[in-house]
Amino acid sequence: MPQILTSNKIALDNSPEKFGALRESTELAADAAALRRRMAEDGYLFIRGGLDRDVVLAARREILEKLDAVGELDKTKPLLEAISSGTSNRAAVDQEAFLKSLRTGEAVRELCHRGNLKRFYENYLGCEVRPLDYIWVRTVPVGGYTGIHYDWVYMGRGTKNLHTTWIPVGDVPRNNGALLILENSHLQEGLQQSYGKLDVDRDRDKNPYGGAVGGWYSEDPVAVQKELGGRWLTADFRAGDMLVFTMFTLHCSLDNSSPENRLRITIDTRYQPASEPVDERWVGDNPLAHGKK
Ligand SMILES: O=C(O)CCC(=O)C(=O)O
Repeated sequence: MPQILTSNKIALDNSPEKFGALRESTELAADAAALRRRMAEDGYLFIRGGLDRDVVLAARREILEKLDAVGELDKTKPLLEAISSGTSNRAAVDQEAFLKSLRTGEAVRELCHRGNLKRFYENYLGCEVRPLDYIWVRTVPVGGYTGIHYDWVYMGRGTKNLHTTWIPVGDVPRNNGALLILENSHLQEGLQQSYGKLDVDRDRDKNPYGGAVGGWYSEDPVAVQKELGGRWLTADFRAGDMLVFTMFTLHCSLDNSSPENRLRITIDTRYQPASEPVDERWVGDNPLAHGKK
């Protein structure tokens, strides 16, 4: 029986015309020109084992120890399994400080701002690079998902030569809420000129595109596919894999439907050429984030 995959509880059409596997660019990883051609073609680069697995697993441990400290993990299971306790004492701690500690931990910084990932961007972009200081750490419980969006809507006040890296911090098989990319969506000029002009902070509460949360374009993967065409693409991600994509590549996630009640631990982080304008909301020790218009 093929697995029924859902996003926002909507079942994806898994016929070969509507659903497929992300194309791997692993063999191109050292060839900057080939990577750039592939990015122009696909709107994403999926590189298996591009990151140091031990560094990824150290970040996983660091994040999970923090979740465990607020009672979110089932203590009868090994820590790295990330099995949810179904409860949380987060309310008893300073939430802001807790979230900041997740995204600024030493192992998380090592993974995102040094080592393989930084070297990848220096080669791919062919210049001195800078990350956005803010790192998005996501600990997604069963039932959680992300709606369909462009990243530009959230971080579009600097260069368009900004790239997202989505990192499974541990294995993330598709039924644990893997990322989905809509094939060829980076070539949708019309969408870039309409939805792509939205700025989630400037246009707060004025998103006309029907996504319920802030800057989402939609929460219905089947309707969006009907409108724009293309297959929804995903993978069974493993620790060490990385998925790089443009600001105008439409993506969302599958629902986390882990039968083991496993939390999905992932990070998304961004790089750009150091010399190009940066979106100041995501810079510094205490980035403004979405705090202000
Ligand atoms: O991990 C997710 O569910 C969403 C991530 C995302 O939207 C991104 O990496 O830009």
